[in-house]
Amino acid sequence: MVSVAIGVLTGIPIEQIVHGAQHGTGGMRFVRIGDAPPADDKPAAAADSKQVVVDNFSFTPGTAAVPVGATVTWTNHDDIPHNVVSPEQKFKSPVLDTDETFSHTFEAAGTYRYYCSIHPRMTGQVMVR
Ligand SMILES: [Cu+2]
Repeated sequence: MVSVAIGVLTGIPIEQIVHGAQHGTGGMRFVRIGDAPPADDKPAAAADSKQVVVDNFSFTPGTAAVPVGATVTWTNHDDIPHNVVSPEQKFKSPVLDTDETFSHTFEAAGTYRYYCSIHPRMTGQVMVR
């Protein structure tokens, strides 16, 4: 994904940098460069998609509220494998290694709880309205 060294980015317009979420080699952090205004040029699909980050043995946000038809994408930012499993068997990801992602589209309203079956204390939910 983003494997360019920071120094190489110097000549790139800020907009491009802002769109690329950087994370360090250790704890994963989103680095925001400058006070760029909210991007109006984001694809319209962004409104119907939601990112959930898996980091430090937790899902963030723990509760993701999305409209019907939205796609939720989980990204594992941990150095440890995790997965995303619906106890009601609505969805189940493969084991996600570092930086791997899993997406699921929610076609019906409801509250969808999920957890990591490797670490069952890791739980989260998606509220679809
Ligand atoms: Cu886990």
